[in-house]
Amino acid sequence: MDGNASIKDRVPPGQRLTDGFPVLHHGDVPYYRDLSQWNLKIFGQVEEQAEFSYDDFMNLPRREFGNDIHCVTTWSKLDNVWEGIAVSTVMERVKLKPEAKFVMLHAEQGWTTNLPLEDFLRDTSFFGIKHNGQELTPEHGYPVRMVVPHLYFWKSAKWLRGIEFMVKDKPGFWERNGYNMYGDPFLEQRYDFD
Ligand SMILES: Nc1nc2c(c(=O)[nH]1)N[C@H]1C(S)=C(S)[C@@H](COP(=O)(O)O)O[C@H]1N2
Ligand SMILES: [Mo]
Repeated sequence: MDGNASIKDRVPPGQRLTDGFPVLHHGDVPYYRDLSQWNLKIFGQVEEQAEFSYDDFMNLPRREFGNDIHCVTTWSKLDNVWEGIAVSTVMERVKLKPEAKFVMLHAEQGWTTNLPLEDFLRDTSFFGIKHNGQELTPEHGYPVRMVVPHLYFWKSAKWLRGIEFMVKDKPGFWERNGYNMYGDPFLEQRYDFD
C-alpha cells in the first residue's frame, strides 16, 4: 500500500481533510480568570466520589498522544499531537461499581455527552491539555478537554468538569438533539437514524 492509500483509509466516509482547527460548540466560551475554584468531579456508580482540584489534576503524569479527529460537520484533521493524561491514570484513583456501564461527560454550563464505559476506558481516550505543542486555547477547551478520537469529535467534551458513571445509557446535549448515541465515524453514525 502506498502512503496516499493509507491516508485514504484514515479518512472516514463523507469527511474532508482540513489543516486548520475549526472551533465548534454550543454556548459561550468560558474565559477563566482564576482556577482556584475549578474542579473535576467524579461521581455516579463509584464506591466513593472523587474530586480533583486544578493543581491535583495538572500534577498527574502526562504523556503524548497522536491521533486523527473527525467532526460530524465533515472535517477531519490528521496527525494531531497532544499532551494529555491517560484515562487509566485518573481511574487508578477511582473504584467503579460493577453496575457502571456508561459515562456522561459534563462540561461547563451543563453541556453533556454520553458514551459507553469501554470507549471512555480505551487507551486512546485521554484528557487533553496541549494540542500540537500549545496549551489549549479557551475556544478549544482550556484547561482540559476530553479526547475520544475513535468517535465523532462531539464526544470530546471541552471545558470538562465532571465524569459521571451510569448504569444505563442516557443522551447528552447533542444526542438529545438528533445526534447518534454512539457516533462511529467509520460507520457514519452521524444522526439518531444512522
Ligand atoms: N463543552 C463542550 N464541548 C464540546 C462541544 C460543546 O458544545 N461544548 N461541542 C463538541 C463538538 S460538536 C465538536 S465538533 C468539538 C469541536 O472541538 P473544537 O472546537 O476544539 O474543534 O467539540 C465538542 N465538545
Ligand atoms: Mo461537532
